[in-house]
Amino acid sequence: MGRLVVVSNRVPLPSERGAKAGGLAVALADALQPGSLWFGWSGRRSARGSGTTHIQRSEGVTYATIDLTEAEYHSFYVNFSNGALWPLLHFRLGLVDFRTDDYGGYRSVNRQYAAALLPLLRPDDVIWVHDYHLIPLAAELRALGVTNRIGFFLHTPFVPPTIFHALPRSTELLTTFCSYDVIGFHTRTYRTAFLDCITETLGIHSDPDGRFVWRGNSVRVIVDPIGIDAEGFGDRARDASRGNDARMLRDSLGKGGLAIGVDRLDYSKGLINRFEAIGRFFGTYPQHRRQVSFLQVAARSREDQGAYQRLRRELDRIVGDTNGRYSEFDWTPLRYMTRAVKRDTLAGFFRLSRLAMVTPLRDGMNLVAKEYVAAQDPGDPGVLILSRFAGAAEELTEALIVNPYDSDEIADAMHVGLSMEVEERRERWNALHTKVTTNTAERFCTVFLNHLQQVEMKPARPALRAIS
Ligand code: ADQ
Repeated sequence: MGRLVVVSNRVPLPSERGAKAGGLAVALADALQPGSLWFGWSGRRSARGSGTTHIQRSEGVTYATIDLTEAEYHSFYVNFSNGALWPLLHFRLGLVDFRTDDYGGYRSVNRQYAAALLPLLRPDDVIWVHDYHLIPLAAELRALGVTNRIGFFLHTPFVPPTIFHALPRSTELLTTFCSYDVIGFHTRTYRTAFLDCITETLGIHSDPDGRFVWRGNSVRVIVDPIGIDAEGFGDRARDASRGNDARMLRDSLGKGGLAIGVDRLDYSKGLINRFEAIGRFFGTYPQHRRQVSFLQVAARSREDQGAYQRLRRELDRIVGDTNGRYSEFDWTPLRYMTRAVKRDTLAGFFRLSRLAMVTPLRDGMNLVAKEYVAAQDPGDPGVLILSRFAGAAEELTEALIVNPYDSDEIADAMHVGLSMEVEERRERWNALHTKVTTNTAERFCTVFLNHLQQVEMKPARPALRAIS
């Protein structure tokens, strides 16, 4: 295989690793062999914008980044990607804020990504583009004459046609998908929704393997669920559960147990319904008061958007209400912190917890569910409560599956989980653990790249558009 070129909106630079290392960097770690290139936004805003490409090298991998101008940051990233596409792809039409200028900014930044990437490319590079910020990137690269194999993976859900077409310019955006050779989704449901959009909008039917042809380009649409390095995470959890942070947390709980939630502070994660469910739980099942405390670690995210600011205020209110109602002078039912915690510390906390609550209203996959399973003590594992609307629910069927909109159902599941005998916990956990150790991050990369490698190279052709 030729050199791997990964393109994502935000490049996790080696200098920034640590508490912030996100799912993507971890998932791609095995695929990024020495010699690979990772290209994308530096995370910086500057007057120069994409004019200069910054190069860093670490452990044989080259990191090439561009800046965005303040205006591009707002139109491309804040407004269109996160203010229109993100809510759309999470079924939240009421939150979609579309402005034509922002869409123009989105298309323009994708064009600039293509122009900045072009001089770095070699003829046999295999290009793997990630996520909703960069849907039109292949179309822009093709317009510049790039004939390399190009794949795209969407980390969010995909929506059925009736929702997708609520987005102005949806047909244009959908058409840009068709310049990729391989398109990957986490689940069969998302793939079906995407192919339904293709059929309804472009009148094209795919074959049973998810192949279709659009204007001479053959596209393969695959299901490739993302995973984690479950063995590695399990080892970290075991070590961290004996460390300082875990000991301090354990001491603070006294004789009580711990239930945990770990999420970015995002409206898709179902935190309002979850917090309401915790209130219901302590109200309906008073025997659990003092016996368990709930810890929510919610890393602040996208704070410059109104929807996120409103979410935070609402959560502050519910936490105050719940704690005011049920706290004792020496026991707090709901502990809530709005910042990131180091991965090792989190792994140790997962292992301490008798229950994890992963209840997003919609989620592409949700890696926290897999991390929680990987972190458990095989002899005395905890119970996973999982939303039926997380992609992970298609795989992790032995979790306690709940409707995240139904606070009573979540409260009941908390009671069931905390009362479950160890035999049943072990049985469920064994099945879940087999799945998370089989569908790993390494397998995710191998499956995707194998599909991309099978694509025939296209004949070289001249650029349709000169670089401005
Ligand atoms: P996210 O929406 O970011 O990812 P998720 O899959 O849960 O959601 O991954 C988050 C990662 O960040 C996990 O590794 C988690 O441990 C970590 N994390 C979360 N909150 C944290 C905190 N407070 N402190 C420290 N670490 C924290 C997107 C999609 C998901 C999809 C992933 C990967 O929205 O559906 O699973 O990409 O494809």
